[in-house]
Amino acid sequence: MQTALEQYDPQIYELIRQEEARQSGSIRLIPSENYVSRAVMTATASCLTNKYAEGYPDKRYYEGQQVTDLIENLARERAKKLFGADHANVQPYSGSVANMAAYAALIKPGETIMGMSLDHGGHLTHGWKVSMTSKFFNSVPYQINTETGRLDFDLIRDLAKKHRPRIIVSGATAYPRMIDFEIFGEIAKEVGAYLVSDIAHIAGLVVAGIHKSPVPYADVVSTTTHKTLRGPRGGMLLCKEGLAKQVDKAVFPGLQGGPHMHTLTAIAVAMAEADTPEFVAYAQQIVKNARALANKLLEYGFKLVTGGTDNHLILIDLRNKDIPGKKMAKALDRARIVTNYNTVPGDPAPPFNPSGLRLGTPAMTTRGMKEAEAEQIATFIHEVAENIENEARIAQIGKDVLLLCSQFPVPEHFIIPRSNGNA
Ligand code: DSN
Repeated sequence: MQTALEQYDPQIYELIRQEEARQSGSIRLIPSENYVSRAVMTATASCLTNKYAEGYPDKRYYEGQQVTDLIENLARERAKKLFGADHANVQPYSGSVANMAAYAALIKPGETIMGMSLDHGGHLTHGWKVSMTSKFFNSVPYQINTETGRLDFDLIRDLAKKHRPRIIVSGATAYPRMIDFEIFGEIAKEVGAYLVSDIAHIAGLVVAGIHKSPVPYADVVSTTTHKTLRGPRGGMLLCKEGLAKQVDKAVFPGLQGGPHMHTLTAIAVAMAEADTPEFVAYAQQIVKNARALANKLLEYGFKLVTGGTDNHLILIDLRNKDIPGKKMAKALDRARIVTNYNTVPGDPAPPFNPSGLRLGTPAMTTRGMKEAEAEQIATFIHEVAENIENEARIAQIGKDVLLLCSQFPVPEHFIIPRSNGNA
């Protein structure tokens, strides 16, 4: 039977099919990507996309909220339980908006925020120079210790004492080690700052108890819902009860209009999926796979920032291989291994052609790959590096990758059914 999409827009249908084939026929190592379950995908594609729901449960600006209120309350309660938080706002459209809302909830424009510099592993919205977060607020970024590749709390404390920020942001997009939110909380207290913790990358590890939670230490916790947490593309804020009103107001009406109810519905589903022993085992395997991949890469002579990983992410410094990050990422992509080029702390090369490569294991782990496959992937990466100018060899590696993918198909309950038009 033809799907509605196939019938009405065969071209887009075909492109989606091509993307499905790409996602199943490649090893996806971008650490912020994953495969969502069929249940999450079904909720995302549901009729909730048709409903406007400005406001919050019991305080909406449009009628017809009999069902949306129930769904949003479920999503909030599930998120609160999962993270042990007093309050959850599940409306942010993305992590970027969630971060902006966290700042807007706590401080006034022009006041100072202090987050990790983008080129040292932070996010654009942690106050990077081209982001609105550095135009609306005064941004004083902190850096990583370039010798160890790690957070240096003496440097962070000294900078905080010098600049007296109103907000310190803890969190990263390219940091392979545990983040000590407790020390961040102490520094924030010492200088009279709020602590905002962005756990977008590690949220799944936090709910599984593998990474220490920032909830006891941070005033506001911000996250996306689609990385290690394996939900739909969206954002979320968690906070203590005393800040709930400010946070809610900052999201709506401060920064957003109507919430994307289909996404919010899928977030509720993802929170239920994450609250299971199966999810904990999944998150544990993510870290085991990252360690196996890192150790094998080290054996092949790759230099890793911090020398390894504690989480889902690995940052390779390619300078000893004399291959620019972009060249390596593009060669790997031709071999069906999808990564992204990235700066390494203290990188002398420009961000558009940096010295590093960022890898992560959330998506390969969803496919059921384990340590042996992680090591095999390290071997593929090594072979691509050794044959960086040899297109025929890279094409052959691509075939071997496809064979491995065929042994680990995306699990059935993570595949969207094509036989009817209902998702
Ligand atoms: N773009 C995300 C990442 O890849 O880390 C951060 O938002």
